[in-house]
This record gives sequence, C-alpha cells and structure tokens, in this order.
Amino acid sequence: MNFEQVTALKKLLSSSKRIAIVPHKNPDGDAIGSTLALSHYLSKKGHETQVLAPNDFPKFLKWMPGATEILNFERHNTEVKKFIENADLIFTLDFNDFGRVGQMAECLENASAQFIMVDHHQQPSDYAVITYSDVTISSTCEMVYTLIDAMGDRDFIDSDIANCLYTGIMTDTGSFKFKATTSKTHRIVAELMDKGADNTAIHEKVYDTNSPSRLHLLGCALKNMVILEEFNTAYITLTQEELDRYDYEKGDTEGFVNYGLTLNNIRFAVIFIENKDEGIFKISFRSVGDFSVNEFARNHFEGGGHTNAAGGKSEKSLQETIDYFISLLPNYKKELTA
Ligand SMILES: [Mn+2]
Repeated sequence: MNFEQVTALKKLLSSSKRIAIVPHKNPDGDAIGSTLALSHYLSKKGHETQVLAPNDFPKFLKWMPGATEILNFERHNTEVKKFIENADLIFTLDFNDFGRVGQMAECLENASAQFIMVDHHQQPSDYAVITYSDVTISSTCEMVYTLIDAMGDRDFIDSDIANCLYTGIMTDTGSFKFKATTSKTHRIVAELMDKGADNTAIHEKVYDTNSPSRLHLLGCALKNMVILEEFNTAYITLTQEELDRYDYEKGDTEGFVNYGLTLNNIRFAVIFIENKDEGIFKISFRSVGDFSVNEFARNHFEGGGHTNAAGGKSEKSLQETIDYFISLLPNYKKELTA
C-alpha cells in the first residue's frame, strides 16, 4: 500500500462505519481467511462489519473463527441485499472484477457505498476508491497483513486474525512452495505463529479431511489423466456421471489439477470438470515456469487468473472441448518445451 492509499483509508475509517466484506464466488482458503481476518480487525477498530459471500464455501474451512457468521447470497439473499444497500464501505477481497461474484454482481453494481479492493489477481477493474492491487504478493491474506501493518495496527492481530491469515497464506502458496512465496511471506507467517496461529492444527483441518469417496474420486481422476508428452502437458477429465458415482461434494476436486505437475517434465496441467446444472465444463489450468495460463485461459476459455494458476469454462461437449484444447497446443509448443 502506498502512502496516499494509507492516508485515504485512515480517513475513511476515522469514524465508525457499516462495512461489507465480500470474497469471490466459490471462496477458497485465501478468500475466506482474508475476509474473516479483515472483519475481525475492523470490528476491533469499532466498525460494524459483515462478511457476505456469493455462495457457500467448503467444509474444510468451516472451523475458521467467525465462519459461522458469514452470510451467503444464495441462502440469505434478503439479508445480504439489505446489508449492501445500507453499507458505507464495501471491501472486495481476493478478486477484482464484479464478474467474479456471480449472481451477486448486480447487487454490488447498484450499491451506493464506496469500494475498496484488496487483491493479487491480474488486470483489476476500476470500481474502487482505493485499489490495493499487487500481483506479486502470494495471497490476499498477506496483503491484509500488510494493510494492517501499514495502518500501524499490528498490535490488533490476535489469535483469531492470525489463524485466518495463516490459513489463506498457506493455501494460496501451496504450503509455502509457490514462486510468490518470499522471505517476507515467511517472516509474516512467523509473526502470525507468535500471535497464536496454530500451524499444525490448521494444516490438519484443511488438508487431512478426506472422505473415502473423495479418495476414490481422486483415483478416478488420475485414471482419466492423459499425458501429451509432445507438449509437456497433462490433462484430467471428470464427467458429472463420475462425480455422482463418487458422491461428489463441493470442494472434493480441489487440488486434483496439481497432480499433473508432479510428473517429470510436465509444465502444463489442466482439469476439465463437468457441471450439468450450469451446462458447462469448469476448467482449472496450472503451469510451472513462464507459460502464462492466465493468458491461455483469457484468450481461449473465458477465464483468467495468475501466470501459473487460472480458471476458465467451456460450453461445448467434453469431446469438443478436448479437441479444441488440443488444437491450441501447437501454438504454444515453443513455450511449453523451451
Ligand atoms: Mn488468493
């Protein structure tokens, strides 16, 4: 955060405000961790805060301090709309375009409150009075820590805030292994542990929560994996029929896409997951090195994200989607095999 942004934020927060805090749709550990941490911090500062999510979030995040207070637009529609209508300020966290909140977009577009964006995704839209955007930072949780620090409020970080921030940094860095993990990230995490973040418990609660059916679904996904050696690419498909067979629950396919990258020489890993309700295939893209899956997803699959992790979708059939995907690869052969 630069000096002007900090000054502007201090001014906005100088009197007690009614503050909505919004993560993206299908919120992950970083989205839930950052919104809850910010909510705890701002309410300690004397504001009325409420986290308003576009939809529900995975079970493995339900333990987080404050998680039960979150209202979601699908289930608590009237309350969410009412809070947004009467809010003075709306923080949007871990996304930077109203397109990322699904059906809730209209509600945000019509809001009279001022927006503050805190986010690390590329190409932010211009809707906020303060846009704290930095694509080099590991996670929105790391940015919320930086914001609290810039406000001169590190003393406000208690064990609830520390546990929330630790969770988001851990999940968004792949447990501290992705490129955006810096020595500063580790220094922040060390401080969060000093403030009460229970690293062992968080890791267990987030990662050691498999059900037998989820492991069987993983087995099915791995069996379906296709390796295209020529392009150092591996992709996985999961149809609705397969999801149903293994009692798919929200969040079950989280992380499946990364298995492709554990293969020697594989630079590009993709998973195509059918969603019959929406009539689409949801796609996750991962890469290592300079190959930008953000651009790939933006140019070909109506999506985007980061250089090494992005999402997209396809309205075509599975076969057509795969054929199209494979037809694109020769254009990227140089980057994928360099
Ligand atoms: Mn994030």
